[in-house]
Amino acid sequence: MRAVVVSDSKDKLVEVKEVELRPIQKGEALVDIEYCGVCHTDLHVAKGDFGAVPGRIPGHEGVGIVREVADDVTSLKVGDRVSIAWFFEGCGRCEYCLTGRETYCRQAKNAGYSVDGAMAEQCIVSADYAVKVPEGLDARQATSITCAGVTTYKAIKEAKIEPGEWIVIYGAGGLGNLAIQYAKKVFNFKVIAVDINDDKLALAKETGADLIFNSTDQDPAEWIQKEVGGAHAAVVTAVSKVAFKQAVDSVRPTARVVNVGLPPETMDLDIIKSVLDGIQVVGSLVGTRKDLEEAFMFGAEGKVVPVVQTRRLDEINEIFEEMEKGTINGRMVLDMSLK
Ligand code: 8ID
Ligand code: ZN
Repeated sequence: MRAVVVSDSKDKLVEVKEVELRPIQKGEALVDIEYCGVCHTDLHVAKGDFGAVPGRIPGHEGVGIVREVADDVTSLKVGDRVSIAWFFEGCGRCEYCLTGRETYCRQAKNAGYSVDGAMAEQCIVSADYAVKVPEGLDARQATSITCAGVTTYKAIKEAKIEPGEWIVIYGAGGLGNLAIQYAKKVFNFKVIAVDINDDKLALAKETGADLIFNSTDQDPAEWIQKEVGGAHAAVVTAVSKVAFKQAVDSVRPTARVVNVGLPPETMDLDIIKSVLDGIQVVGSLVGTRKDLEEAFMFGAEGKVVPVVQTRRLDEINEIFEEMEKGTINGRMVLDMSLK
């Protein structure tokens, strides 16, 4: 089968190659991939930001149809449409798995990073962990919910604020656009979008942001404090440390700042401000299978509509370049049927 593979050469990040898949084992299913979204995390993986993984097949916004299941599998059947998410599998027994925090399982496997992912014609999944895509949800749009959607849906829950309150979303890219939609259309918050790119801000406005701000040359925190008296919470999806500092400065006392973006840098946190204002900074990692089920449902109901564009598998290096330059609006989705 054809697959994207992380390259071991310095000249390009990934290559498209013929790869042989092993037979499925107990508890597993084989999926014919229809589409796979390209997340900025795939770019981090390809660049080795979390450690080098040459030979790995990336991709954790996968959607496809089950072709084969192992004898012992009862949770999936041939023909089901399933998703392949970053949270590929947990141990099922530890304190995190047993208390609704399974993505933090110390034995967790991650699709497209510690096991082969969905940027390929086929992918092997752990059947009990491959969440089904509901009827009525477009398969291309479902890819975005599989990571960008569930991650921001969960991060917004972690913000712990009330309807009508202000949330600021830093970064209005693949994740940010869905964060804006969930915040506005599902949670009924008032939404501020901050980005360094006017096209992304225009899309943010179209898809639900009440206020937008380009932070290229101006301080968003000062403006947010003046405009709304500080946000009640912030979710940071930007891939830049400066945005994390700005988020802390944008919120009102006792607010939560939810870190989602993964720039390989450290964050500047003013200790005195954090204490005097009681600011909480928390990290949030994708979402559980239950979170994904919920996030899919809002997509199937048409409340949240991912903005996607399909591309060929062999365009992956170009897509990564566009992502690095910041020229992608919404999400690029690899369509395995395009040759
Ligand atoms: O579970 C998680 N926490 C999780 C899940 C999925 C993705 C985390 N992520 C991480 C990715 O690895 C990546 O680091 O979230 C980050 C954003 O992923 P993405 O939305 O897929 O990336 P994108 O589409 O390239 O969007 C990034 C946006 O940030 C803006 C860009 O203009 C773009 O719209 N941005 C940047 I770069 N610097 C900014 C700044 N200083 C900024 N926006 C505001 N201020
Ligand atoms: Zn992702």
